[in-house]
Amino acid sequence: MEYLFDSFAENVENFMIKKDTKFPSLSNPTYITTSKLECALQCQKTKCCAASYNGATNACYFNVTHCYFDVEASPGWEVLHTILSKVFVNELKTWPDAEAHCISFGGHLAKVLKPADDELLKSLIPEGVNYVWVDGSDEGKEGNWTWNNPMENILLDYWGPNRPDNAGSGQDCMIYRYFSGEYLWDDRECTDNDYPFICDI
Ligand SMILES: [Ca+2]
Ligand SMILES: [Ca+2]
Repeated sequence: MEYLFDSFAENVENFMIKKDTKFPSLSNPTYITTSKLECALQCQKTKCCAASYNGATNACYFNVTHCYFDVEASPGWEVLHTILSKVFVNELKTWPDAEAHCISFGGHLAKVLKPADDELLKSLIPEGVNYVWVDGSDEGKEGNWTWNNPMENILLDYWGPNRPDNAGSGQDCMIYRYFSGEYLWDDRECTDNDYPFICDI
């Protein structure tokens, strides 16, 4: 599904949804949903590769077999490419509340296990957002940073300058922070501030 990441993205309420008008839109709805967001979320939950949505009728068609065809959309339909792996959630929460929110729809806060994860996560952050929670923490042992659920060593290094610095001695949760010109990791107090976050689905 890598090619999906090259298409146009729009932020629909809480979820980043891929939109590509060349994608085939189908006319036989499988679900009637209350909104475009619900259509996209239901698609996420069933791991479908894309959904077609008709705003006039709330019809939602989950396309699971034709994702590689390149044909024009049917009139009146909008095609949603949901990002199956990572979702930017534009709600402000503490790090533990953000993790609980990710768990509520079957995921966890996002991990950075390969350089492509770093690139994708940064591409999901809307312009002007300076802090975004992701999964790393050193809450178990100061200075011992790990990914959680399941616990894994952090093998990559996208820390910002002189980070982690455990400033004020209580910074145990990882966040993407906009340093001069680029997003890099910083450590931040887990519950002192509310920020948007990214989940792995
Ligand atoms: Ca710390
Ligand atoms: Ca810090």
